[in-house]
Amino acid sequence: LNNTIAVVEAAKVGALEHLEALVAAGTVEEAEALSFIQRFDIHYPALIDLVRRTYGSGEHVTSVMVALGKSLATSWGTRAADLRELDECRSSDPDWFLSRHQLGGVCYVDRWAGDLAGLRDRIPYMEELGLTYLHLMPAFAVPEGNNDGGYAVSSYREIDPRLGTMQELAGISRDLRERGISLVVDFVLNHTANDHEWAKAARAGDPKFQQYYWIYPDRTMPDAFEQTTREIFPDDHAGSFTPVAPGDPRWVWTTFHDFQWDLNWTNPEVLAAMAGEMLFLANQGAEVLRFDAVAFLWKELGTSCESLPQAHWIVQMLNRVCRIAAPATIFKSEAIVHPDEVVQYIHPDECQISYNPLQMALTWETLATRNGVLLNDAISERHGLPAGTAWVNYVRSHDDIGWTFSDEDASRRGIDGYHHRRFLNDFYTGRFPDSFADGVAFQYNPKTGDARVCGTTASLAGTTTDHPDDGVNRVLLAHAIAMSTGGLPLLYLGDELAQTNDPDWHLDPANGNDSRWAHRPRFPERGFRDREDTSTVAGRVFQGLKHMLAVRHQTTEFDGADLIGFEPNNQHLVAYQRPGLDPEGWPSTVLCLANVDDHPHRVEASTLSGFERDATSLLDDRIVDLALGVVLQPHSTVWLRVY
Ligand code: OTU
Repeated sequence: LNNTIAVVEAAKVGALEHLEALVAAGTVEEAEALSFIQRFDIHYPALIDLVRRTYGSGEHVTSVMVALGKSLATSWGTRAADLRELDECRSSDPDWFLSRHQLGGVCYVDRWAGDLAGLRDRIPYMEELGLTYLHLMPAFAVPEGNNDGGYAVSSYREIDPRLGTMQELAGISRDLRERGISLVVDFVLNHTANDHEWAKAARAGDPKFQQYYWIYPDRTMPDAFEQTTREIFPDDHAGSFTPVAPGDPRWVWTTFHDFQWDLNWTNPEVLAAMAGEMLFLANQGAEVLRFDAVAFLWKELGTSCESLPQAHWIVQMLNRVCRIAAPATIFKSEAIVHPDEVVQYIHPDECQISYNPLQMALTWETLATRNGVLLNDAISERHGLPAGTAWVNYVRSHDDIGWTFSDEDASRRGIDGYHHRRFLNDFYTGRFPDSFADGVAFQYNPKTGDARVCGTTASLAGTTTDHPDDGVNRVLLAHAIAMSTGGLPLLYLGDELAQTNDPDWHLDPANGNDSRWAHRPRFPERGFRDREDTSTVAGRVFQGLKHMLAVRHQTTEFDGADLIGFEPNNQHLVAYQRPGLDPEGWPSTVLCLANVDDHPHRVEASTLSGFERDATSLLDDRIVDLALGVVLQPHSTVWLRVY
């Protein structure tokens, strides 16, 4: 089996036999089977090309891939009819995630709703918010005690029994889908928990499963690799390796916690096995898979072991697998790295959507500095993406905020990256006089001076200070940016109710010293009850966001992701333009402005002289005369429809 055509044929024979059986049994229609074959013919050869580039064309590689090829038909054959319908529907609307009606929410099942049954009970609230995308933080079976908030997965096919069952999750995915809400789950593919059955077998010395991980008999190779790798969780352990078990001389690669064993993706069997786990999740109704820690998938001696070309090829191979066997499924990249690297994961053939960590971090940067320059640069120069892809724009996630801007971009504006990061860390963790933020430091590394920041949106934005309204307005401003730059905005559920930090986060021994738990509080019952009451902070944030979302729904220019920068000629303003069509179909632009300062600022008439005089201020539904200039109150947002 030396050429690609022969490999394709060998796999196809197996797939075809299975399809015939499915048609004969009446499980699938003949037309559906034909469309499977069409997809197979397009994508399987591309998959094999990538496999050969990554793994070579040895006999073992070929036999693993032929087996995987055949199993695609088996997996698709078990895909529920409603999901196969979704496959069709998405193929005629592949850019669905770019609609202005999309709104994401993310939550921990236990923290936000108790368990899966509780989550189902919260569907009406999701509808009240207008969610169309629900990301559940990993809810899989995990080890006892610390499990990194679910990111140590003991089994991809089982739900944590404290939360419910996989069958329940599949049912919820259907309920959500009927209401226009796509279920998003994590695909934690860089590592498994150290009690996953593969890890257990490897620890016991099973040669097949030892090859599933990066296990070495002594410190020689770990020492060599650690010359060039970065410490990600230095509070947990130094370096990138951990002993396989106490007293065991072997060392295993653990980029994150010592209980998270990195999978060895240089082994093609890992690719095939993980493709199977991925399709299983897709068939439970996960419409979007969040590719966790994707930058770390491939390791090579003498490199940083981050964002190597093969990391991309792996995701591209998995993308082809889904195109064939679960075509509605799309990938979201979680690469919280340098902006030049973040974009490399975003392509219709790789991850269709991606977190936008640069915009997130710089949103907080502008609030601290009261200066919009770095964010304006990033929005005008780094926002563009290939057709068929989109940013997921967020104000904060379940993780820390890392200052991932480019030092080159900063230095162009006379800003020293190193010192600026130190300032931002100090500002957000209470070490800077007069800061409005109530944040907590994360993973301070004395060796490098590096650190990141934790805190809920409301706590970081200053709602707990003597001037809560400035905080409320900063919360709204930050969300306004995420909602208007183009892409899918993602709300950390509870932040719409101005939830503040969990003061008791460190009391739970399972959380270790992981300060990210400070910003993962339980469902804010009080804020929820107060959400209609605008005499409360929760009510003002909630009503402000609801209003902004309602306006976003009406703002046709917000469809898609076209964006052009705008020079406001005032360093305290964030500004950009969204060209499109107005609701009557005429070419128009929405000029988005935000004042990040504590004083009012004006955009001068001369700056606006390129537009017609009459504009509509969308958020307060007012006609404005641009010849008078536009005044922005402190921490306010203005969306102007201009011609
Ligand atoms: C991800 O984040 C998850 O979002 C975290 O919650 C997990 O702890 C971690 O992986 C391990 O599964 O270091 O501080 O992109 O920044 O992948 C968060 C690089 C993390 C990392 C990111 C990682």
